[in-house]
Amino acid sequence: MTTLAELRRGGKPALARALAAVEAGGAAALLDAALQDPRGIALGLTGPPGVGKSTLTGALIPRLRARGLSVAVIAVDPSSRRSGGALLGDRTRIRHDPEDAGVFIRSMAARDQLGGVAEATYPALVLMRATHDVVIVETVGVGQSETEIADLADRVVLLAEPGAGDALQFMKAGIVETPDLVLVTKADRGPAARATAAEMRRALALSARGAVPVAEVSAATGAGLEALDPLLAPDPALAGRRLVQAEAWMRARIRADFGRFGLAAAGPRLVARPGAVFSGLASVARSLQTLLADWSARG
Ligand SMILES: Nc1nc2c(ncn2[C@@H]2O[C@H](COP(=O)(O)OP(=O)(O)O)[C@@H](O)[C@H]2O)c(=O)[nH]1
Ligand SMILES: [Mg+2]
Repeated sequence: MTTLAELRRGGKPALARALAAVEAGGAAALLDAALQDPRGIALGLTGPPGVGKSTLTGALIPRLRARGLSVAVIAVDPSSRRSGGALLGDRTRIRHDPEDAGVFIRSMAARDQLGGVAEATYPALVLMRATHDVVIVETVGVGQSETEIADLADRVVLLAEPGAGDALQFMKAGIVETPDLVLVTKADRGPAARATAAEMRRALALSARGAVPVAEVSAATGAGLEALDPLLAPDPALAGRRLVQAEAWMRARIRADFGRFGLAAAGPRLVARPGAVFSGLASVARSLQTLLADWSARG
């Protein structure tokens, strides 16, 4: 059983082993320690396929490394459950130096997850946030994943493509309510980025979240990337947000495995206590399992 100190000392191989243990449903004590002692900020990047999420991630990595920050990336593979194929060959799209000990990149398939993006991503994010200064989670903006990412990440960045008319789509889907920052990508391609940024500002002004900043960026030239800097600053308010997310996670897991009945039966035990989120969840799940076994034994 690995401790958090061992995980931090052990580099990429230790993190890979811990992630495997987590994916097998274990390592609750390690996850609790990691959740309680975050080292960095988890940044969610979301937006439609092709908007430039992976390219932006690839441009951010050297910028963060130059400041001495370590970076972990979770690229949620957008393969649809129906087709089963990987869209755009996303796995290979993030440019980085594989020899760099300060960069860790992990792809995860969304398609096998009953609970959506969150099921495998959240515990992985918790581990990586305890070992790296910046965790970037790239999720494709289809269905509800834009709002799901807000349940996992510390900060959410919504990417919009110049001239794609995304503003109206985002408004309709309620997506403009979730981001901390909107970035219009590919600003090097000409004036369309400026027009789209203006359109996004108008859309955001109508939403409940009027103060969301909008910036234009080019991952190709690096222009505008500094717009992300404020999101990476430490913020004491994140502790409260993380505990709320942890509790939402506990409830989502119990609901996925035991349904509404399980939620009701668990009752007040589904409270996120600092230091006992993942172990608390495991213990609630065990007692629900016992309850179900008792009932079926009685016929
Ligand atoms: N000109 C230009 N093209 C870009 C930029 N960022 C991404 N692209 C291109 O847009 C396409 C999709 O980018 P990708 O990062 O894979 O998008 P994702 O699906 O959101 O991850 C690729 O062909 C990129 O080369 C940019 O800043 N400028
Ligand atoms: Mg991508």
